[in-house]
Amino acid sequence: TDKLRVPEALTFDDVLLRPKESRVEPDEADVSTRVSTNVEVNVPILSAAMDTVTESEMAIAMARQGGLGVLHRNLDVDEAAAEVERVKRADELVIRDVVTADPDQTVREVDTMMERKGVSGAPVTDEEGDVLGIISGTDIRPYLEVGESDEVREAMTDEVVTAGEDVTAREALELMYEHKIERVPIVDDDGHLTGLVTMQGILQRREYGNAARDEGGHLRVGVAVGPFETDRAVTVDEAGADVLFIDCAHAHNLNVIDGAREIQESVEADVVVGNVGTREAAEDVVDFADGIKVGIGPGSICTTRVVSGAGMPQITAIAEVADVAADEDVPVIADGGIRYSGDAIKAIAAGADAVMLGSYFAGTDEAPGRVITVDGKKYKQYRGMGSVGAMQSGDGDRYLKDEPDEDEEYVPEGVEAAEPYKGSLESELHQLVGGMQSGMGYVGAETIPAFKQRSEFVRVSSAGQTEGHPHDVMITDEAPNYSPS
Ligand code: RVP
Repeated sequence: TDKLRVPEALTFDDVLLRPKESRVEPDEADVSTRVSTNVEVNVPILSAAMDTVTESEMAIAMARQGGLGVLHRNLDVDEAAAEVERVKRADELVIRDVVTADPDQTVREVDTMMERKGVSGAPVTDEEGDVLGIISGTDIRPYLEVGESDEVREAMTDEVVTAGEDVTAREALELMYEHKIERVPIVDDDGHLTGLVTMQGILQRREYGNAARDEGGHLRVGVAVGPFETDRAVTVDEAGADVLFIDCAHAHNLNVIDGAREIQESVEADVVVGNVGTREAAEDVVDFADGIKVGIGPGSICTTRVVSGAGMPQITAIAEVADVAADEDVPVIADGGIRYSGDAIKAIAAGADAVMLGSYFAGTDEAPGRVITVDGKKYKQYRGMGSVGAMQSGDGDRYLKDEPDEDEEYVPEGVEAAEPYKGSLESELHQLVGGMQSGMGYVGAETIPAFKQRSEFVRVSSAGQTEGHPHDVMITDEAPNYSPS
């Protein structure tokens, strides 16, 4: 019957990139891309909106490395807005919540306060906020033994170099060199303290030359919102989110599309709609979405396909969606199922502009949660947002229509797991991006758009797949970018 004449759908292991003539050296390949119509990043990678993957610490680290973190939505709305603000403030030139000292405090008190707040100097202000002086560890040290009960006004430097709100990093640095100082208080027209620029802050910004920043120089951040959470969307938008991600396991649900459309009309940020996995779904969202996210069931912790019997192997899903999105110039994000850098670059070859990963980052220091040790090996928790645990600790309606009554049970579409502990995000990203650039080198494409055009797949048999992994050997030293799955 016709029911049995079924189309084939492919995933990562079914295909390889056909090597092509090339003059592209991998480290010269430019991996900058767009995640949504108005938001560019310098590496094509997003961290998943999951409560064991992305909170502000991960988002800050991702953006500093040039990618984008997407904050999960198992947080109450105010906390979500505060998380956005934390990312936005992280690399700010002007620090706003300045630790100040009072001229009547004793040297001992100020020393303790600075140590507790983790700063090494503080402007001294009066009640009106006028800057009277500045005090640092260097000023305090001579007093500590003999005059620790002396007042700050005795010990402080009272000739303070200040700057106005419009100071640039370069100007601030020049002031610092000229006067041999490490911090410059920022004052308004009336001389009231409004912020502080520090040498350490400026140097830190320089260290992250590839960071993904908005027009104002702040780190970029994405936030997941439910399709019916217009209030949350508006709140995090006002807090400064660059991109909102409609967080839904089946965005081809027409009610979800209505909700997403309403959110898109209510916010300034770009709105990426997902997840979808078919051409038809893409056609129904492409007219209003600023980006489309693809993935029905490929995630490492996801049981959607087993539980519901529905899903689309990821390479075919990406290709179908990208076909539609390309015509309207809407970026596509491939979400889930990526285990190796090779999978990530195959996703781009299939038509994605960027990729989103969960398990790959869940074991890093920057992911929420603590390191646990089992049988001498270190792990971090990683769980699906549709797992029982995640649904219980959030409103969880990504996978759940109604909260079950007490005696009813959840029908989860995800599992709770653990990921081997991996250390810093930076080294994980280095391997991921480096591997993707190698792929671009093999195909001979210098940019992501060129790679999308030029790349071609070959179909791999299961014998071919076995051949592609280390085989017939015993691995003695684990490589930083390969572990047998
Ligand atoms: P992976 O990188 O393979 O670990 O997949 C991460 C993705 O899996 C997420 O970005 C999300 O789309 C999906 N996910 C998250 N929770 C669940 C679930 O519980 N089924 N799935």
